[in-house]
Amino acid sequence: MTDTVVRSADTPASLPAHPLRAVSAEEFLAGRRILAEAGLLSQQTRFAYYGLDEPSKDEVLAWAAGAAPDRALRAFLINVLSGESRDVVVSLTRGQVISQRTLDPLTDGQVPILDQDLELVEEIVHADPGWRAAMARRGLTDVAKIRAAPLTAGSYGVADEQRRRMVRVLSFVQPDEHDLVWAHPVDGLVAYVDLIERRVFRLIDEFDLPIPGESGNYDDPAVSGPPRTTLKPIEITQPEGPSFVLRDNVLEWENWSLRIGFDAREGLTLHQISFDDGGRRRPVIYRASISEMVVPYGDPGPARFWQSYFDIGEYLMGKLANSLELGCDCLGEIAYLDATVTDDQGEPRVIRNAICVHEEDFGILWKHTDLFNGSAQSRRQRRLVVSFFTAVGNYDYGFYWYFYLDGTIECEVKLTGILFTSAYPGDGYPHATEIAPGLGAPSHQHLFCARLDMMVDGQANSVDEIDVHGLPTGPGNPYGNALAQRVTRLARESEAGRRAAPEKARTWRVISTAAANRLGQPTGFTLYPEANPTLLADPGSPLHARAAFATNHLWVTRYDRTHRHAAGDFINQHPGGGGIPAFIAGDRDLDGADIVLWHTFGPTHFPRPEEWPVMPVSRCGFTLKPTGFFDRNPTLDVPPPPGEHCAADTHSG
Ligand SMILES: [Cu+2]
Repeated sequence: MTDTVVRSADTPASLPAHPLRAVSAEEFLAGRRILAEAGLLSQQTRFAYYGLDEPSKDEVLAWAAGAAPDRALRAFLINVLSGESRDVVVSLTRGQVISQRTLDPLTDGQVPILDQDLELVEEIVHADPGWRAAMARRGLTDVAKIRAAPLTAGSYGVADEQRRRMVRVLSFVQPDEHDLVWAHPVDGLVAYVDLIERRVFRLIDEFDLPIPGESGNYDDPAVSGPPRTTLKPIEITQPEGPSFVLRDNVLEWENWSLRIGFDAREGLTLHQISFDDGGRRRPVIYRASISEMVVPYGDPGPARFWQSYFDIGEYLMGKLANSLELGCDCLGEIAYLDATVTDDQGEPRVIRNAICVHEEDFGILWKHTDLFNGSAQSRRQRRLVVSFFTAVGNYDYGFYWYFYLDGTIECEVKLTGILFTSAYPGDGYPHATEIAPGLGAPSHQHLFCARLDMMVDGQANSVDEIDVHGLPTGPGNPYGNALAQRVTRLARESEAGRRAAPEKARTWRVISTAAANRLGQPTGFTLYPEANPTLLADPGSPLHARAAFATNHLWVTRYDRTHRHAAGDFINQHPGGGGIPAFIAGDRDLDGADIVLWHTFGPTHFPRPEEWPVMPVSRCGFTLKPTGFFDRNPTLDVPPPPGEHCAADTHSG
C-alpha cells in the first residue's frame, strides 16, 4: 500500500512542482507546439477538449517522496473538413506525443461540441431553402430574427446518422436583440445539421403550433414590474479576514486541507481532501468531481424525443463557467481563483474569478441547556464553500462543495436559468406544463453523477450498504419496539449497482479496513443520498444504454486511472455501453481495495409556472458524514461566540 501522507501547502522547496497543479497558459501553448511538430495540427484542426492528463494516484502520492511523474496533456482534436477525430496525449516533460488514437464514429461517437458550432448552425439553417420555406409557412420571413440552438443528437441507430457529426436544431424567435428567445419556440420543426458537410441533411416538419407571443424578458420593467423597495441591506463582514488560507490552489481551513483543480470538462475538481486530527493528516477523498450529467426530456413527440443532453461530456460545462462578481454572485470575504481553459484553436483563455472560496456561518453547531447541571452552551457551525457556476444553453448550474467543522462534507447543485420550452399542445398534455399562455415546458430529469475517489484513512477501503428496520414481536423483543441495522458488504462490482431506499433510510458507508477508532470500529464516512428517481427512460430505450450511470444511485468500482467519466470518455453520439457498464465488466473484488464511488442524484422536474421566465434556484445533492472516523464529537474545542452572554458558566458559581 502506498504511503497516505498528504502534504500541506508549506511544502519543502526541494520537492518538484505538484503533479496536480493547474495547467498554465504556457503549458497549453507548449503542448500545442509539440502537436504541431508531430503534424497533428492543420488549419482545419480544432480542439474539442484540452486539459491535464492526470497521473495515476500512485504517482501523485509518490510525489511527497520526491518523485515527479510525466507532465502530460490530453487533447481531442477534430479536422472540421474531414471530421476525422483523434484522442491524443502529449508529454510536456518529454516533448513528444505519447499516444494517439483515431476515433471510429460508429463505436466511439463524436468529440464534444465546439465553440464555433453555435454560430455555424445558425448560418447553416438560415441558408437552407427548405428550412426557410418551413419558416415562411409559419409566417416567419425575417430569418435574422430566428435563433438556432445546436442540440446534441444522441444515437438512435439510424443508418443515415451514425457516421455523421451532427446536431439537431430547434429554433426560437427573437423579435429584438434584447428579447428572451426561450419565450418564443418554433415548434414542430427540427433541422438535422451535418457539421462537417455544413448543411441541413434532414428537416422534420411535423406540426405547426402557434408561436407563443408573450414576452419573457425579465430585464424589461414592463415584464418584471418596478423593483421593490422594501429590502434592507444585509452585509457580511469578517473584520479580521476569513479563517482559511489559500496558497497555490491548496486550501486549508479548520483542519481541512484540499487542492482545488479545474477541468474544461468537469469544471471544479477537488483533490486530496484530508482532515488534520490532532496533528495527524488523515486522507478522506483522493479526488471529487461531478463526472457527468444527463438531462433527459420526457416529451415523446417527433420534434423532441431525442432531447437528452450530457452537459459535461457533450458540451464541456467547465469551459462554459461564469466569471463571478463580488457582491452579486458571492457575498462577504471571498477568495477567487481564475481558471485557464482553451478555445477551439487550443489557445489559452482565462476565466477570471471562475472559482469562489468563502466561509459561511451556518447556524447552530451544537447546543444544550442542561436540566441538572445548569450548563447552557451554544456553538456556531461554519462551513467552507468552494463553488463555481456554469451556463449551458438555457440552464445555469452552480456546483457547491461544503466542508463543515464537524467533518461533514456536502455537495449541492443549484439549478437555475431558463426552462427549455415548447409550444404547449393543449389541455391535459401529459409531458409538459403550460407555464405561460401557449408556452410549454417539457418534463425532464437532471441526473448528475459524482465521482468520489475515496481514500478513508488510506487506500484499503470497503463499502457497506446499511438499511434500518424494525423487528417483529417475538423472543428478545416482547413488545415489538426493536430497531436494528442490516449491514451488507458490497463485495464485488457486480453487486454494487444500488438504489436508494428511503423507507429503509439506506446509506452507504466507506470504511477503512486498516484503521480503527478508539472503540475498535473501522473508521468510515457515510454517503447519505437523496432518494429521487433514477433514469425513467424505458430500459430498452437508446438513451438507457448511453446513460447507464443514471440507472442506479450508486456504483462502486475499483480505482483505474482511465475510469474518469461515468458515461465514458466520448458520449456525444456514442451508441451506448461506455462508462460504468464497461468499468464493471471485469466484476472486480472491492473488499479492502482502492475504490471509487459513483453517485447519481438530481431532480425529476415537472416545471411550475413560478419557474417562468427565470427559475428560482432548485437544489439537490448529497452528504458525506464521518462515522466512527473520530473518537467523539470533533468540535468540543470550538469556542463560544465572542461575548460572555453566549456561555453560561455554571462551574464558577
Ligand atoms: Cu429542470
